[in-house]
Amino acid sequence: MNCWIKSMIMLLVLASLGCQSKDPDRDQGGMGSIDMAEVGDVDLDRLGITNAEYLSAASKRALAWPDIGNEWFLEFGKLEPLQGDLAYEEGVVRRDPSAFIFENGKYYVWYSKSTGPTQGFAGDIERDKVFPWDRCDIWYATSEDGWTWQEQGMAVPRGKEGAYDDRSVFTVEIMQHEGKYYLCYQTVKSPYNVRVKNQIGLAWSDSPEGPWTKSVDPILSPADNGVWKGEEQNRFMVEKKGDFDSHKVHDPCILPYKGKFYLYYKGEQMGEEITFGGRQIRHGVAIADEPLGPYVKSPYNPISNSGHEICVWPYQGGIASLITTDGPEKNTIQWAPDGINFEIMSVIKNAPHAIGLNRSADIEKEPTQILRWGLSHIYNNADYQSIMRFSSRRIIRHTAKGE
Ligand code: AAL
Repeated sequence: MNCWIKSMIMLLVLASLGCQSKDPDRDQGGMGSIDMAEVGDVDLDRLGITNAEYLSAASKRALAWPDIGNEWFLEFGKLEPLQGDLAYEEGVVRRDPSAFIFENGKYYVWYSKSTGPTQGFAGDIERDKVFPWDRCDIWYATSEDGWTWQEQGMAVPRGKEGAYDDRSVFTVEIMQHEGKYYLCYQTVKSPYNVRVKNQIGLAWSDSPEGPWTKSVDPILSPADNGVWKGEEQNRFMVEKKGDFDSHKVHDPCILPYKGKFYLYYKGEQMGEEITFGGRQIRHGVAIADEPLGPYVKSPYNPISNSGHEICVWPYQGGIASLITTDGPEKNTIQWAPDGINFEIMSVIKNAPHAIGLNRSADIEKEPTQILRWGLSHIYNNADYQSIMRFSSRRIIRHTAKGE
């Protein structure tokens, strides 16, 4: 890509970070096309603009800002360790916590669990563990206070040899709907090489304690329109990259929405590149009439140009999404009135990874109420991860000592 195109893309990204307006007339012209007849003295005063005849590019963007206010902004605190069975345990991987639900007087959470160190791809992949999330099963734990957790056992095991999920089941999410419980999760079939496609499976139960019935087939698969180059196990060599999710569909999360079921997921693309200082990661959505599917990918996919693990919640008739880690719009909270067309609502820093949301929060109280506390994970070292607790607070004042 030549330099000019790159700078134009950067400009557009910066414009979108500052220019999403609820007023469509302002959006159409983009940056630099402010209709000065519409700009009043109050706007100029609020933004502290010295001379309306000499607007810098930054002042033009400021004038185009939407009137979102402060309520989407927050600050995350330090991660804190959990107690009981979910405290860090040497030799054990517990990671990628699901959202947690409150039932029978306690919280329930599900997560990926495996044991032993990671060898990676250099050795014998038939014998080794290639990632910390390889050779995982899905386990669950309960807690009365969200701090001290009791591990209750395995919820969903890997499949039998030859099944689509025979190598690992991991990165799970929970959906509670009309008295039933649904776990959706990533699946890998052996052999786990760098070109292996990852799919999404589903299990359901009448109780959060199981037993769980697993879908016979995956409920979502990668797009089938990428073409690898050569036979070598190299995921960067492609004839054609294909859709944003041509390699892996990951981090599934199903939300009941508008009488349907929206399965949000992260896509990984064959021939992934490093762009905007991170990986080429985008989100998609697939929609079904019934919780068990069939899930049909939206023609609007991808619905994000950035992000990593899916972290979505309903708010004011739309869907909010925390976008972290990768892409030009990382570290933002976005909101889509229709669950598909997301706009940036706030910019944040230090977002926890792989968030497990508190589904019992009062989600309509404030746009970020669901982020007041929840679960995340950390790398205690390269081999082992443990689940942690995060918290956040809204930024509502900035005062000097004694002010
Ligand atoms: C996570 C998620 C998926 C990946 C791995 C485990 O952060 O994006 O779950 O497969 O890393």
